[in-house]
Amino acid sequence: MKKLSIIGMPMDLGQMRRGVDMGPSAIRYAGINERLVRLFHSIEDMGDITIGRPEVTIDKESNLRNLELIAEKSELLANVVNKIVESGSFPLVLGGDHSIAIGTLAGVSRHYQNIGVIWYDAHGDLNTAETSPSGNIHGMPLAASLGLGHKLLTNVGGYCPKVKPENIVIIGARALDEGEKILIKNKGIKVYTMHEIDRLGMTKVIEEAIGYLKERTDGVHLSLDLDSLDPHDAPGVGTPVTGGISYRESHLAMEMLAEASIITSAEFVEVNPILDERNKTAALAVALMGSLFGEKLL
Ligand code: 5AB
Ligand code: MN
Ligand code: MN
Ligand code: MN
Repeated sequence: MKKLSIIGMPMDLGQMRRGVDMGPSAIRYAGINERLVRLFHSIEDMGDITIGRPEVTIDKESNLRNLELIAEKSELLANVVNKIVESGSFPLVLGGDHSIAIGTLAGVSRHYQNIGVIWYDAHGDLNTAETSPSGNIHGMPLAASLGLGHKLLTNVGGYCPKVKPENIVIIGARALDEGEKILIKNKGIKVYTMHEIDRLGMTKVIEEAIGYLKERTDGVHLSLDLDSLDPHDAPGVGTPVTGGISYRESHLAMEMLAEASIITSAEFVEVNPILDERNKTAALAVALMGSLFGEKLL
């Protein structure tokens, strides 16, 4: 692999638990550079997008928390990611809560005819203001990228939609809201819930996902929410769900993606060092990056 560009997005506005804004620092502290240095010709750390300490707002019409701020900050991330792809470098975004995916995908997807997305998450993140039980935008980025939801979110980057439903594969789902289930059925989105992972095994799940995406896409973005993993392995997340993907299964998934070399951009989100145990979740994120970028055990 060639050049890697790291950009931190310390945004916690998409949910209510403070601390996820420290995710990029925690991940860097866990040794991202040292881990990846041998896997790239060069690594450029572009630092963090400036989020500041804005005051929490709730949009009167939609009930969405921090709607305008998230839209505004997402434009900044989209611009940086856009430039990274333009320069021929691999964009790696460090979250931040999962609302940052709106900006990442806005920056990436314009460079592809048919961007694919692997959404590795306990959740579907397919809510809109109408279906959301919380008003938290970190539960909406995949819907927004499909062009569903508030205009301020769907139009980040100045175009919409970012991704087609048939180009999405969700892996690890086990906490889908009713509205999300309906949307998945209506749009025909491919989902491997924990049931399929238990039943088929991760090897088969990833083989199928790779085959499916290879057929129809010209680039694949990996959006990895650390709450996809079991809380035993990834305690430092804001919305943990028991019965998750294991540490080894996740390494296997990353290793197989590396072998297939289909991933063209990635983000690791929802690391909350305040809720973590001795930076375990950030360290896990870095270890998974190692596997994703081709680190071998032997
Ligand atoms: B995460 C929930 N579906 O919309 C909602 O961590 C949780 O980015 C969303 O996957 C979790 O509030 C968002 C109940
Ligand atoms: Mn998520
Ligand atoms: Mn999640
Ligand atoms: Mn979460």
